[in-house]
Amino acid sequence: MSDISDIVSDNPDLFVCIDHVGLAVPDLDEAIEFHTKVMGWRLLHRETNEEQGVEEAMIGTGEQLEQNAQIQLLAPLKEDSAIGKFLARNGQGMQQLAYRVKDLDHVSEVLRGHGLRLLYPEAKIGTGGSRINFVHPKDARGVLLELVEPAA
Ligand code: MC0
Repeated sequence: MSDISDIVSDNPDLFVCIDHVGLAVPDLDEAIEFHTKVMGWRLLHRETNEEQGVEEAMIGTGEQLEQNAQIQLLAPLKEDSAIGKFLARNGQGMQQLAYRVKDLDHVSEVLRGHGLRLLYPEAKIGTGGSRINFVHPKDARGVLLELVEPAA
């Protein structure tokens, strides 16, 4: 049986916290209504990201602490976007898990060094001006993993 000391990560503290969980939804207004009026979360932020093909909203508690994870609602701007294809294949539901990082370029290099495929050669712009990249779900044990370096 392995001792806990045998399974300590080679890269302790590579990630800061869970930044958000992304839910694919067909209708953003309807999803916001459900998650605020029924589930009791608050709408914190809303924006359109043309490059990612999404209209998105962040929801969470009113007293958002530094490391509280948020829930991201993602609606497709068009059918042939990542979210459009996800909805066609799976229906609505959890599409991604996002880890917050301090230095996206460093973390990307470490993960590439372990043979993981990142989807973009360079960071792209995500929610609120953050820098983002994704690990391919086939290389992250079946989960589409987003890496988020928040805007300064
Ligand atoms: C696809 N697969 C998934 C998956 N999407 N597995 C888990 N979670 C997902 N979300 C699986 C498929 O079932 C398939 O498995 C395999 O991955 C490859 O599928 P594919 O047909 O080759 O690829 P596509 O066309 O489905 O694309 C998947 C891919 C795409 C992850 C590459 O969704 C992508 O580029 N995503 C990154 C961008 C993104 O998600 N943007 C929207 C959020 P089988 O076993 O059938 O082979 S924007 C965002 O999040 C921003 C605004 C932010 O937070 O700041």
